[in-house]
Amino acid sequence: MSSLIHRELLRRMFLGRETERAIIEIDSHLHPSIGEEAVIVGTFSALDTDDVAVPHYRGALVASLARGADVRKLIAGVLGRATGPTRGRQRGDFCGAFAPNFFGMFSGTLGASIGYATGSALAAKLDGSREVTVVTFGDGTANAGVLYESLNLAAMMKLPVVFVCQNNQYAVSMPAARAIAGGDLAARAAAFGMRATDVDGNDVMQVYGSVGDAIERARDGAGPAFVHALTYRQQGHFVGDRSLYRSADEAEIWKQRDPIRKLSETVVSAGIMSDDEVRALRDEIVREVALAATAARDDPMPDPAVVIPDLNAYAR
Ligand SMILES: Cc1ncc(C[n+]2csc(CCOP(=O)(O)OP(=O)(O)O)c2C)c(N)n1
Repeated sequence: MSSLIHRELLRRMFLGRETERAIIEIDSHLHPSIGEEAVIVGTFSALDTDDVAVPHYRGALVASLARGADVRKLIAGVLGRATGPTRGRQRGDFCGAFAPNFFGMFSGTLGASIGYATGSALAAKLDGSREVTVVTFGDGTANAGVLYESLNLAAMMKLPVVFVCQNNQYAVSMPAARAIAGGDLAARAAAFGMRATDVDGNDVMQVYGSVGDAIERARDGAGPAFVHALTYRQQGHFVGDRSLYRSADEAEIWKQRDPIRKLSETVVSAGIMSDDEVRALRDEIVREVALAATAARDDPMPDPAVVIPDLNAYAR
């Protein structure tokens, strides 16, 4: 794979991580995806521009950035500023559409997005277009009934959709090991007759290759595929969650397997980038994000009369 791809994937992972860090410093309302960037960036970088992205709520900001969202506008949106994509009508990380061909989390009901993605693939098939839809979801969401209805429909109708499980090993405080009967999500998908693979979810090149392969097969009419990517949520379920349900040792082991660290080591040992170039790339992103975050923080809040045009009706 070209060295430009390694560099670009590293840049996107730095950008995602630094953006989440900058948001946390201003406003703690975030479900951080720190540690899960290889799944998110690897998956959503494998799509063509016309393909449809349907990300899991955790990591939706990182996915938006990978799809070309403007970082200042994205942060302004999370902070509910008038300069955000919805001009302040929505705030938080349950984002709206920050990027083209992108489904935000339009419902708080986990699993709903899997239905949207399957519908999007059905529409592409009926329209005879070559668009593929890719959806990510967590291990907890993988127990939702809608996933199995979607796998069935997609397999029966050979829909161009790729299902990617972003398994960060916890659903709030519930370990996946105690929640998934049989313990093998890829085997569940394979039972529907589709190609199902397990990948190292902390290895962005592996995710990018595997999802990219599934996308091209789906585009050529081979039908849906399922990718199970094992990763780890390095921070709490939300900012401020003390993670008392897991050990510090476990968290430390997974920090050592950090996906950004992993790719940084790969590019240096393969002679694609030097240590100094990796540091310079990170520093450049840190500066870019800091400027964007300061600008977004200082942007105005929306005029209440614009957000709620009939404000007076509520006041009565
Ligand atoms: C249908 C449904 N059930 C429960 C919830 C409450 N809830 C919000 S986040 C969450 C954890 C989801 O776990 P997972 O799918 O593994 O994603 P993660 O938060 O680990 O990224 C739960 C149970 C919800 N939003 N929707």
